[in-house]
Amino acid sequence: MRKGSKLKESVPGTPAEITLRLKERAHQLGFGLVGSCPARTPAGFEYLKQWIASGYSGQMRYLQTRLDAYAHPRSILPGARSLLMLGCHYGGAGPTSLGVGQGRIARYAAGAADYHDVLHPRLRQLGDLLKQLAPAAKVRGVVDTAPLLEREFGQQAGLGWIGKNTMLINRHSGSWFFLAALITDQWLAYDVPETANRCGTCRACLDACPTRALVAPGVLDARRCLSYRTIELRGSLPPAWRREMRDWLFGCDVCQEVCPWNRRGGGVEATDFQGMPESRAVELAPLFSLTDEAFRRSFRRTALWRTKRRGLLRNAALLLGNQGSSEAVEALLQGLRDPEPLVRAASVWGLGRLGDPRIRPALRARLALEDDPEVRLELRYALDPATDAV
Ligand code: B12
Ligand code: SF4
Ligand code: SF4
Repeated sequence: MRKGSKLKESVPGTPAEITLRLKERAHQLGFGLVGSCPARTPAGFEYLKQWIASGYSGQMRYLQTRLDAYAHPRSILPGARSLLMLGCHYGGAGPTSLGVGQGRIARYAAGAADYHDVLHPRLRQLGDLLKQLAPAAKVRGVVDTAPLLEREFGQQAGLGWIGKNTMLINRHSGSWFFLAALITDQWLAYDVPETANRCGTCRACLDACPTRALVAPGVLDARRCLSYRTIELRGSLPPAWRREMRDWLFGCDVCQEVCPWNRRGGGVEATDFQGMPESRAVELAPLFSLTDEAFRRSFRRTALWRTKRRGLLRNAALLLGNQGSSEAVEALLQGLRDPEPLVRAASVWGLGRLGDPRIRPALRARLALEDDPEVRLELRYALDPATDAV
């Protein structure tokens, strides 16, 4: 909301008054960025179609199957007229230094709570306020999962511009924030869209991306992105991708860490998302001792739950292999006996990259027992890399 806004002189019950009250409440609820825009077909709808047709969305079928719904927010709320776009900062502490045996998680995933669980109740409170102000109002709050190009609507609502790294960036507080939207059939007083693109000649994000996933300014090939590979991609990762993960266990922040607009550190932090640098370095070996139930207890309420136990352990085994430390042998031998074939397969690969006399006998013993075809292929390759099994 802009200082000295004329909204302050607004009349009760008018769109200006309703918008003002919603914005005030949103700020109290911890949304550092708030703006509104009309519900209309986003300019990026055509771009989204091309992006998917180019194969850039990989296996994220939820984008493809709901493509038509992105045409207009009324697919989410019939009669939609307006959106209140909200940004919630999650902290911009500096990069965490990692030790051997640790993996890195993206900043948005640090902390004790999954952001969806934190933001939805706040959206409900905003929705309740809107219904008090306009009792006939229809309203729906969304975070992340609805067919809505949140960044483009954020830009339309004046929250920031879409950078060459595809993030929505605010000129005062950078890009370390979540987006959420309150969609309604009411008229609101709209903000001025952010039309300037403040990236200028900078291309730090394109140059720093470890996998060259930013194939052109503002164009992301998600299949190459570590965030996609470590979180969204289920199943095995091709061998070349395993090495490219470096130490990212869950998500990736590189294209934001290098962005000059994030130097100031991330604006106002909501208490639920205080940067917790120490929790972003995760000890990998203990993960292999977690049963399904223990994993659920530890991670059910966090963002890391999205990969489920098998996805996180897959990533952990690959990272331990990349780190090449013999201290990881015990954990990976445990992974070799895991009930999940995905974890066994990744553990085989990890063990194949470590030099320790216990490994070959253990791999041979496992091959004699193993009945999963993919794990058998990994085992044969690890025992004899001359085969073209994997
Ligand atoms: C699918 C998805 C992903 C995918 C694909 C990301 C991508 N860039 O498309 C993957 C898994 C890779 C991913 C990764 C991350 N994500 Co994500 N993701 C989403 C999700 C669910 C949908 C995005 C989508 O529809 N992508 C398709 C592309 C085509 O659309 P778009 O990027 O939103 O919008 C583009 C068009 O409008 C386009 N456009 C319009 N017209 C034109 C014309 C031309 C010529 C061009 C070039 C572009 C263009 O500009 C936008 C940017 O490319 C959104 C939530 C949502 N519903 O929007 C979160 C969301 C975008 N993700 C978010 C976050 C935080 C991340 C990560 C930082 C997490 C992490 N640390 O690992 C990374 C960042 C990686 C990156 N550089 O984008 C936040 C971003 C907040 C912000 N400040 O921008 C969102 C909004 C979630 C949320 N509710 O907070 N994500
Ligand atoms: S999140 Fe990481 S891998 Fe994905 S585009 Fe950004 S720097 Fe590249
Ligand atoms: S790193 Fe540079 S080019 Fe990339 S988003 Fe930030 S300002 Fe734009």
